[in-house]
Parts: sequence; C-alpha cells; structure tokens
Amino acid sequence: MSGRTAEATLLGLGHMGRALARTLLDGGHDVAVWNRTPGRDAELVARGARRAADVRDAVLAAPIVVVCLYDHASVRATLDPVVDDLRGRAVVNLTTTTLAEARELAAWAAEHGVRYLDGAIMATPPLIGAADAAILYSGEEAVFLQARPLLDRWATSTFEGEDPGRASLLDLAMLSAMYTMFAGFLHGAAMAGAGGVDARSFARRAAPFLAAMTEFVALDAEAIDSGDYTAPVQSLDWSDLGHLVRASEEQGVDPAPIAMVEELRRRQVEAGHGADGFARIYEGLRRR
Ligand code: FVH
Repeated sequence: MSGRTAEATLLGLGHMGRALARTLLDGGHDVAVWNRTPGRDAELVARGARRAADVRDAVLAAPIVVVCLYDHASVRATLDPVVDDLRGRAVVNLTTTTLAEARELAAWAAEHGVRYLDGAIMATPPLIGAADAAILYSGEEAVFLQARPLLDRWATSTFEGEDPGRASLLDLAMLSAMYTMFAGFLHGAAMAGAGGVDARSFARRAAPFLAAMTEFVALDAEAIDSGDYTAPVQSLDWSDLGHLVRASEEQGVDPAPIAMVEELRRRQVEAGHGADGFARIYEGLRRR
C-alpha cells in the first residue's frame, strides 16, 4: 500500500462493511479496506479504496480503524494479533455487541493504549447514507468528534455518553422491542391466514393500526418512570387476553406470542396488581 496515510481503515467487508466503505468512497474519502476472505473488496478498489495486504497493513494505513465484523468474538480474533500496531489509533467498532462485550472491548483497548468508540447501527446496508439512517455511539467523545466527518456520511450520528456499553444497550433494547412486535404481527397474520385472509390484506390493515398504537409507548414510559401504574384506560383485570389465546387455538394457530403476553399479565394480576394498567408488566420484567 502507498506510504500516504488514509483517513480511515475498514476491517470487515460483509454486507454492512461494504455499504459503509462505499459511502465513504463516494463522499471522496481516502479509505483502506481489509476482509478475512479475499475478493470481497473488488468493487471498492474499483471505486478508489486501498487494498490492504493483511490486518496489520490495514491498521497501519490510517489513524481511525472502523471495525464491522460478525460478532464480538470475531473482533477480538481480528484485533488481538495487531494490538501493538493499534496503540495511539482510534477504533470505531460498529459490530453488534452486548453491553458487557462493548465494555470489555473498551477496557481491553484502554489497557493497550487504544482509543475506543463503540457504535450501534440502526439501519440496514441499503439505508447507509440515507436521511433516516441512525447510528448511536458511546465511549470516548474525543474519538467521536475526530471521526465525525466520516460518521456523518453514514447516518445521523448521536453520541450517547462515555459508557462504552450505552450504544449497545440501546441498540439491543430497541431490537428486542422490534422483534417482539414483528412476532406479534406474524402471529396475527397466521390467525388471519387461517381464516382465509392473505398476509398482504392483513398487513394493509395492521400497519396503520400498529402505527397509531405507538402513541401509547410514551404513556407507558411515563407510568414506568413515575412508578404510578394507575390504570389510565383499561386495567390488567379488564385486559384478560385469554380470548385471544383461545381464538388462536381454535384456528389451529400456535398461540405462543400472545400466550406469553397473557402469562405476563396474569402474573401481575396474581401478585395483586389487577387494578393497575398494562404498563405494570414492566415491574415483572425488570431486573431486581
Ligand atoms: N446487515 C444488517 O442489516 C445489520 C444492521 C445492523 C448492524 N448489523 C451488524 O453489523 C455487523 C456486520 O454485519 P454484516 O451484515 O456486514 O454481516 P456479514 O455480511 O455476515 O459479514 C460479516 C463479516 O464479518 C467477517 N467475519 C466473520 N467472522 C470473522 C472472523 N472470525 N474473523 C474475521 N472476520 C470475520 C466476515 O468475513 P468473511 O466471512 O467474508 O471472511 C464478514 O466480513 C454485525 O455485527 C451485524 O450484527 C448489520
């Protein structure tokens, strides 16, 4: 690779890594790239990326090393052998990790004189560079500020604080909410399908309904933060979901998603909170 220093290096050219590199190159940035399996950089090199011969070559190419690998283990497997070369450089890790994994990586980085920023991508590869893409960051603010001209090419960049685990925490909490909602949609689609309604027709009705219901998220949050679960509309006693479980079973549809919600409701009722609102379920879920 040429002796000139690139602005950033990108380690990991999977679907997301390629989208990140492509967006930087299209924005006129000087980027070095590396991937474990050769051959995934062809399109990027054609756009002007510098091909690194190996991880060490890649790390030495730039002061900012962006990491977008499969998981925490692959990050450690890739960075451990070049830790001495990383000293004094900034690592921006966009690989999905848990809060504990992000903190562990930050501690590892600090121990070796590596500056560390953790990132959580709230977008799919085609959305990188688009207006509604968002990436959350936490860790060393100085790294966030240094890398910001690059970060802002990808998405709206938000710094969430110095705890390196914060971005991961928010990411996985939001994904938990999203996947549970999608499982609910799929269960509804299975019920509707068993009654002869195709999924597209169901989705046309469900999507605006679900969007309207998100208004209640803020009300639930108020109840949680204040600890006042007084039922604003309907109580847990009133919200018995047994009929939804029964309706699902009658149609031969696995009631697992709605049965799980009913179980959470029932536990609160049995604990004596039947007069409270639905948000009370939070108390049964939260860490003691
Ligand atoms: N794709 C998405 O929609 C999501 C959106 C939210 C954030 N995620 C996270 O981004 C990380 C990378 O995801 P990806 O979509 O690029 O994933 P893949 O296309 O599967 O590419 C994985 C890359 O990781 C490399 N890799 C895997 N194991 C190792 C290892 N032990 N050592 C070195 N590199 C490794 C793999 O290399 P190769 O298989 O081509 O050799 C790919 O470059 C991820 O954390 C998502 O949760 C994306």
